[in-house]
Amino acid sequence: MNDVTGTKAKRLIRALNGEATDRAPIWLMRQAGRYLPEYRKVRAEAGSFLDLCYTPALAEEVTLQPIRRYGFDASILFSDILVVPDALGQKVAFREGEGPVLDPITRAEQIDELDGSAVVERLQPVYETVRRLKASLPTETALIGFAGAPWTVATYMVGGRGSADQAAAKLWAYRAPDEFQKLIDLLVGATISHLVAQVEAGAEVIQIFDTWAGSLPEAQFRRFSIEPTRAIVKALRARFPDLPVIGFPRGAGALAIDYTRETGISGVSLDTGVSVGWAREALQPLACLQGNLDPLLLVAGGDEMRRAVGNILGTLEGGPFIFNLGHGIVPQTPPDHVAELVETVRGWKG
Ligand code: 1CP
Repeated sequence: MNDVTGTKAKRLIRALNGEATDRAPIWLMRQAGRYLPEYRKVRAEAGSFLDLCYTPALAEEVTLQPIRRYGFDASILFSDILVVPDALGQKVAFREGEGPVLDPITRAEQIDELDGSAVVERLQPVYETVRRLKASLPTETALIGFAGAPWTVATYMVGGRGSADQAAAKLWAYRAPDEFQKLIDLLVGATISHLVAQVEAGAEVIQIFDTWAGSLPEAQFRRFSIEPTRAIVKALRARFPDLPVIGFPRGAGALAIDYTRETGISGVSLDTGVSVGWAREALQPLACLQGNLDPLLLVAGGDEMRRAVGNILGTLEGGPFIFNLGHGIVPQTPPDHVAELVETVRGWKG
């Protein structure tokens, strides 16, 4: 990593290295996005969502928008977890109001047709965005790169879209686990290449989003969530021994303990359903915690939101902790409530 002293001094990095910081660093999942009028403007100019992701000047601009407004402690690269299937050669489109749509992979032969070797070359515009951000971000702001975990990305590749139950991918994993494993293995390799390229371009922290981890029963959770994530973290650390990695095993419940221990992540992002008292006892001795305000409490704002923030901070800020939501910001969030949240977190005195 370039600029190691600068990187290590950042509050978010210190928390991920196990320090209880003077105040909790804060950033929010989906902090760039449709709730911001300035995002909607650039998004409309870009044409398609993927054009926005693949045009470095525009992706840089929308990444910086929430930093300018709120001065978050971290900035997350503007991209999407589905650029990986796109770069593997699976057709991906984002339809207005409908979300991502992919030509679903339903047969083993289609897995063989995907080209893992071209990912880094095809995603050059994403790494160019990272390089630009590294140069334009305020020195105190940490730069987070990311990817989807293989299981979560596979649910979209196999299902062809977002779904409430991830049934298509689960059925493949149950009926023909060794076939499904080939897709997971391909994604492990592609994800490692994609994340290594982001770190080489200047990302200082990596977050791995396993949004649908909670839909897997224990045995499959171990095989398709923990194991691939462990392999990715191991490969990253072989290249970058000090790299902080945050995992987001959404919905994992008590399996978050084994997930945290076995993957070797430095931080674990808690979803809204996790009890913070439990997390303090069970998880904070193992890793830095991040989370977990309900995104809808941010929509509601006011006293109820402030009480919830106080409860989270009062429980978790004694150990290494990063304030965040339990899932991404939703589009109907009033931008003023985000300002109110940042003030509440920064002004909080236990
Ligand atoms: O038209 C638009 O503007 C599309 C909205 C949008 C945005 C702003 C999508 C489509 N992706 C993104 C950006 C994005 N996605 C970021 C970077 C910005 C930031 O965080 O500030 C990140 C980290 C993601 C990650 C992502 N994409 C996840 C994992 C995190 C999570 O929210 O669970 C997932 C599951 C996706 C897939 C995806 N991309 C977009 C949508 C609407 C979805 C969800 C589809 C679904 O299952 O309904």
